Amino acid sequence: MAILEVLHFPDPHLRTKAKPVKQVDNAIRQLVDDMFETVYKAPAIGLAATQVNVHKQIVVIDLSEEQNQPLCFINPKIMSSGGVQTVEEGCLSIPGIFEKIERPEHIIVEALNYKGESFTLKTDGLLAVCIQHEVDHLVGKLFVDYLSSLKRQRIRKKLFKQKKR
Ligand code: GNR
Ligand code: NI
Repeated sequence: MAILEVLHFPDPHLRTKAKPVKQVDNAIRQLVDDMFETVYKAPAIGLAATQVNVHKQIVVIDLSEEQNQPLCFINPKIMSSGGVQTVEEGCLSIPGIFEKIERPEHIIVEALNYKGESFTLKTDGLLAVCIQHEVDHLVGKLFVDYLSSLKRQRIRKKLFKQKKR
């Protein structure tokens, strides 16, 4: 087990497009375990492999207070979505910044689980937001991309100042 280092915006590696996992083997499961350890330590509710500079389509999520409801999505694909909801989002790669973002309210996602088995999940609310936020990471997209370029520039400057201190 290991805590992994999380990249921070505007690191260009966060813009990399992740590749599908060909086989869910022990090496992938080891990475998933390390990603859970990293997300629990933060603490946060989700993490995409892109954020730890591994460019494979892997997402881990746990919305529970007790950190005992791990969800792992390998090669996730959002098959359909509908409705609209606005949730204040944060991101481990954009520390200290929280912004309201509008996204589809409900989704159907297909993925492989920890065992490499295919599953389909229909969900809404915060879990739907979190899955969309993580799937965005896998294609190099960040929640700040939904904001105006002026706002994004301000956030970039704020993080730069934080880093210097
Ligand atoms: O911990 C996290 N909280 C969060 C809150 C609202 C919407 C999305 C998230 S995901 C974030 C962790 C993270 O950066 N995952 O990529
Ligand atoms: Ni994030």
